[in-house]
Amino acid sequence: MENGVHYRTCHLCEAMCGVAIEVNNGKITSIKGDDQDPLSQGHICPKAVALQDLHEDRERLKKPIRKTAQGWEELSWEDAFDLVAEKLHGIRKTYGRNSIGVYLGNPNVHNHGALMTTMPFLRAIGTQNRFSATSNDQLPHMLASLEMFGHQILFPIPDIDHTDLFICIGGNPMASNGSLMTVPDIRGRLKALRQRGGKLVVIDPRRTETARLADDFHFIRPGTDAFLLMAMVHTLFEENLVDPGAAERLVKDVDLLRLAALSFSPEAVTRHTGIEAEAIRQLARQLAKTPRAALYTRMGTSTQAFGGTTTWLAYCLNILTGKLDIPGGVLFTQPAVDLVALGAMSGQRGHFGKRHSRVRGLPEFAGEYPASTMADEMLTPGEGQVRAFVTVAGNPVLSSPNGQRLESALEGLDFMVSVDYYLNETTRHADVILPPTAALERSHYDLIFSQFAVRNVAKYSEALFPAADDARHDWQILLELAHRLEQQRKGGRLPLRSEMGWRAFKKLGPDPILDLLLRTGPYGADAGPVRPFAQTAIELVMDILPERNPLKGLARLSPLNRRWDELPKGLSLSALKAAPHGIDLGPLQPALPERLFTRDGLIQMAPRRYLADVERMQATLESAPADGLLLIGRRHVRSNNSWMHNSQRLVKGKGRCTLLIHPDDASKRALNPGDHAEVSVQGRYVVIPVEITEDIMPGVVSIPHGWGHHRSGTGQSVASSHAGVSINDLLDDALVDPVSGTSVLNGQAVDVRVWQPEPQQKQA
Ligand SMILES: Nc1nc2c(c(=O)[nH]1)N[C@H]1C(S)=C(S)[C@@H](COP(=O)(O)OP(=O)(O)OC[C@H]3O[C@@H](n4cnc5c(=O)[nH]c(N)nc54)[C@H](O)[C@@H]3O)O[C@H]1N2
Ligand SMILES: Nc1nc2c(c(=O)[nH]1)N[C@H]1C(S)=C(S)[C@@H](COP(=O)(O)OP(=O)(O)OC[C@H]3O[C@@H](n4cnc5c(=O)[nH]c(N)nc54)[C@H](O)[C@@H]3O)O[C@H]1N2
Ligand code: SF4
Ligand SMILES: [Mo]
Repeated sequence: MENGVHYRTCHLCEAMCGVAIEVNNGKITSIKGDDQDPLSQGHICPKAVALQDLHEDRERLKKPIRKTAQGWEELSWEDAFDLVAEKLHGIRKTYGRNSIGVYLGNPNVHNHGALMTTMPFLRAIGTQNRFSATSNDQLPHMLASLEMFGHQILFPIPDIDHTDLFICIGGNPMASNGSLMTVPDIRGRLKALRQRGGKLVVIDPRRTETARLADDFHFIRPGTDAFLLMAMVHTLFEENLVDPGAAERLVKDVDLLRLAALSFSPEAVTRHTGIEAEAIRQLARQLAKTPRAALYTRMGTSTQAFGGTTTWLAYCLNILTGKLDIPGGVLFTQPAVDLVALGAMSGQRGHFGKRHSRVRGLPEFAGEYPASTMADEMLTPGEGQVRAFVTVAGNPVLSSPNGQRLESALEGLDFMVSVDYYLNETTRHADVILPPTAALERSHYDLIFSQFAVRNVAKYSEALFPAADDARHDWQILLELAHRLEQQRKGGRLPLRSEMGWRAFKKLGPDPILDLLLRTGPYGADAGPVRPFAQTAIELVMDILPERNPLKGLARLSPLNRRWDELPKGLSLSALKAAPHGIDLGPLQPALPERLFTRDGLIQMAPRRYLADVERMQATLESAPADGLLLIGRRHVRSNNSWMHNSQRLVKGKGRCTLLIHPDDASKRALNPGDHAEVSVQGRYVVIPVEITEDIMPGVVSIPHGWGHHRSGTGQSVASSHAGVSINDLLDDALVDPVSGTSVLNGQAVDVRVWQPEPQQKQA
């Protein structure tokens, strides 16, 4: 790699910060924020240094390995692919296609190559037993978008740079840097909000880093946001504050929503939420009366017992008060690669509950079953039992509820393969690990997070370092396995044209497809100058793609599409290569009614599955609030899910995996600073240092997720020496939000007491 500064997008979290990475003699010598990046304007967080640490980590796997009686053994890629394809095919032949389970983890969505090849990979496997991090995360948002706007990834994004009121519920962007709101430098943006006289309101069971910047902050009891939001809806109707404004002619069934909210007065919900009735009314009035305002909900409101309904109500509140589709409110983005339009054109707007999981009858979403039922599908005998498992960029042992049960399920499998470059809590159960190149060895384009950014931008980064000769990118691994599995299924050979398609895809890789996506997209330079060779190759690739692959929509897209007429044109891969800091495509703009994908072209305010949940809300309201301590998670700016704890620079300092507990709750349990607590539920328990703080609501305790690196047989020595415990070893996988199937990661009840070491443990 040439000496000098290379510009790039950091792919670690959703914020898409521009980084300037200086390289001298093949080594990274500094990582700074890129001042000229149109979105992040120089901001980076402390995790950016991990780009280097991950790249240089000696424990990052570079060759395929296989588990043997003598331990892990390297094998060639050719042998590894043969072995994996043969094993998977054999199990599929014997037990049927659903005997293979697949789990896709979070880093896939930061990887355009992996994204483009997952569809053919999944089709080649052919299983219905698909899982991903989605059901531990943003599923309720996808469901609300599907139900109300007719498209699963059409998210209303807060226009944070132009709003005068930002109500943040169950998100902590100061630690997470935003989610379903790609928002680098949230601190600077919130400061600007307040400088223009705007207000920040935070509602959270913990006084978070974001809450510290707020004008108003309210504690809320975990899992009760649906009641708060319903009472706000109630207030809007009661006080005649409903005015959908720009969306007035587009909203349907507003009356049904009014009826649903009738019995949820602010007074009725106070006991459960812990928020005074008057404060709830004020909040509703403030939202209604501030012309430019945005109400935003995230993880804490999504992964809880009422996740589905809460997210629906949050969307409703923005719409009822006229905040949808106006500057300073919540808007749909117009990214350069418009996955929303592509999805719609290929019949991929999304679906829910088309089929149900074998053991617990849980609904699929977008073809995936809830991660909470993965272990059930492995442990329960019968036709369709999962006997082989594939993980791609995921660590579900630490990220899914009841990780220990999942581990014992993984132990009982006939075969497991992980596409991952760490030997960690999940991959240690695999028979074969296929490690991809590191991120700096591949090009980068944020297909997904560009859809959710607070400003429309496009940026492409070339690989910073060349991949080693004997290395494979994620997309190469997925394609190779897919190709071999398709061949096996067809008895060893594919028809010539299809064979050519596979070869063309392997030769082209993702970037020529990205080029075509950019050219045919809303800002596209048009598909004209594609070389004839590339054109043929791409046609062959399109041929082998599943019928419903969004890439197929390409054929029907054109930059001349009328809706995109006014947008500036000229984007292509080469245009982006010539602009290494990225290209600004402007602020978010109103896009209704064209951007709606419902059958009747209207916004569905009262979809049946949410109305049906009101009964459960009523029943909950009538029962006494749960006793005991409710457990919630948290994030820290120097950590990212489970996989950045092998960076010494990130984990150094005070241990971060602690139990936050309020002084009142601590003293009731005779817990003192410096003590360890035993946190337990149903025989599962962890032992963890306590941190006593008034920043957490009484009756609530918090443990961050992604820790628990004490497990033996992993290959991350730094992480192991900062092991912590896994909150997911406590959480019950039987609990899901019945509306959406999302895991309940926040608000489960636990017992906490002082930990008394056993005598022999004391000596140790
Ligand atoms: N209790 C609780 N649980 C949670 C959450 C919570 O808030 N509380 N949060 C949930 C959320 S939002 C999410 S997104 C999930 C995340 O859940 P997962 O996606 O299952 O887990 P990660 O910790 O992100 O692990 C990522 C894995 O990908 C590997 N990896 C990293 N980069 C690459 C790459 O480029 N290619 C490949 N092939 N592998 C790579 C890493 O080594 C690691 O094994 O966790 C969820 N779990
Ligand atoms: N530093 C860092 N950044 C990250 C990640 C990371 O692990 N570390 N992960 C990335 C990923 S995959 C995601 S999805 C995003 C998530 O981004 P965010 O949604 O901002 O996630 P959190 O920081 O976990 O914030 C969730 C908040 O919900 C609160 N909460 C818990 N239960 C409830 C409840 O019942 N009601 C309410 N109102 N609040 C509740 C918690 O106290 C917490 O403050 O972050 C991304 N960015
Ligand atoms: S906030 Fe940090 S981790 Fe996220 S993209 Fe920016 S620099 Fe990377
Ligand atoms: Mo996530």
